[in-house]
Amino acid sequence: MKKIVMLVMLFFQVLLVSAYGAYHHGGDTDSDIALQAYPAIEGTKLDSCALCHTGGEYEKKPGVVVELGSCQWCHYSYGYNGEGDIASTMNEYGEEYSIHGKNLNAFAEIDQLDSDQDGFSNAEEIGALRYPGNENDDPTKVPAPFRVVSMDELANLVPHTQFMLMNTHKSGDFYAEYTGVTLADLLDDSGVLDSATGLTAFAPDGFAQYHPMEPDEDPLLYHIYGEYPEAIFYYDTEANESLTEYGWCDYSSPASAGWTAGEGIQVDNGLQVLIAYARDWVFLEQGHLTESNKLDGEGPFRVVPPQKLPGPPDQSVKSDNQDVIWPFDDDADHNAGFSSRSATILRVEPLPEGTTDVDTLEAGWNYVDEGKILIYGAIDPYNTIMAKLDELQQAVGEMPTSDFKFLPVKRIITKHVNIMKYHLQSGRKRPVERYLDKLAAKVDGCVESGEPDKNDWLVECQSQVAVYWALHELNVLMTIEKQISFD
Ligand SMILES: [Ca+2]
Ligand SMILES: [Ca+2]
Ligand SMILES: [Ca+2]
Ligand SMILES: [Ca+2]
Repeated sequence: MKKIVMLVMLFFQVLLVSAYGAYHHGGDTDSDIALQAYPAIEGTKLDSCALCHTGGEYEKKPGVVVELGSCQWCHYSYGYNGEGDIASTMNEYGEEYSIHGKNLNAFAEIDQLDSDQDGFSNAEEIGALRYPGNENDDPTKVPAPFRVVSMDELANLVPHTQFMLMNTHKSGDFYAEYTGVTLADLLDDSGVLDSATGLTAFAPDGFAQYHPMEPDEDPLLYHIYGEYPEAIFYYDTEANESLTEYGWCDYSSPASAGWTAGEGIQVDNGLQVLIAYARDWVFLEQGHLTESNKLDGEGPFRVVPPQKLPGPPDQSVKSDNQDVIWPFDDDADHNAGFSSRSATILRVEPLPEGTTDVDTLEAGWNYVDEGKILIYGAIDPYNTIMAKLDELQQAVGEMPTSDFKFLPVKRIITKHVNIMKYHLQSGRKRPVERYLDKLAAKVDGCVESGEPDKNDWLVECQSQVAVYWALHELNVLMTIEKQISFD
């Protein structure tokens, strides 16, 4: 899919497009100028609304706050007709860019400022691919270990199918047969760290749901490891929405036919929290955002928690007709309300020491569109380290030879990275650390004194700083990797 830039100035016609990950604004020239000023940001997290725009949050109903990423926040507060106040959607960096004339020159003029006042100049932050308009992001912060799982990879794990009730407060209950992978299997496959205590699932509309690893006494916390109690098939003609006008349960799942009222529902390997990709053997419909900022559809992945306290489908709280076999019961287990539709990002808690959040709300829709899940946090950083080494190698390869002190240095660095990859693949961690230290000493002048020092291999500061912070990231990730025992 084409990577497209977005520095938002016009917001028309974007809604449907943004749901499919192709961000482009008619009349948007600022994004092109940003790429001209900083070609290296193309395809990175800075190549997005978030460079100049801020996220935000609003109170959906009393007590329920929805956090929005920068693109969605603009749509929410600025609207689709341009009636809102554009300035209120800009971060400090975006404001400076506006004040300085919104052109190529403006970027150069604000390079040495520290717009978000986090101690790092805009140029330093952009060089290290950190947000210059967000004080919570700076070059010392290392994004936590992560893994991107595609539909194919998920389908390669052992599938789990369970017929179950989804009990809601007010939207209508239903029985369905969900197929997917248990969250427990997915975490095991991702090398979850011993320190992990739980997982937060995020949907791109800002919905977030926490699940502890182990069974918890709180009836509203649906655990990841361990089976759930067997449920009974509750059937009554009165509840069947296709038979009575006031019915509240959808029994149309083909699997419903296999069970009789009052029968215990057996599930191979027991009921568990699933990351489901199919419902009644049809792939889940991909989620998208409606004009009222509401999520439609449940796919491509949905976190499905079974009831902890199995019970019948109860009447909707909104129904006038509560004189029924299963009236609304506030104490019933309304498990559907804890089910994350279009779950895109899974954060394994707590984040390892020295690491910070990835910008979850920014990444959301891209993963929905691509049919992928991002898992990050307390997981094995091995794959992240390998990916970062590849990135470093590529970045160094693309730097002009004039950035290097001597001609062969570029090849030497590339070779060093190859050796690190080889050691890591063979499970040898100490040599990797030694190479990281050695390289760091060759690129530390600009960060430490503002100019390359005598033994530095890179003599151009922007390139040198980028390599310096990349090595810093690798160092923090290696510290986590070292805590994992040798096989
Ligand atoms: Ca700054
Ligand atoms: Ca910053
Ligand atoms: Ca219900
Ligand atoms: Ca040095």
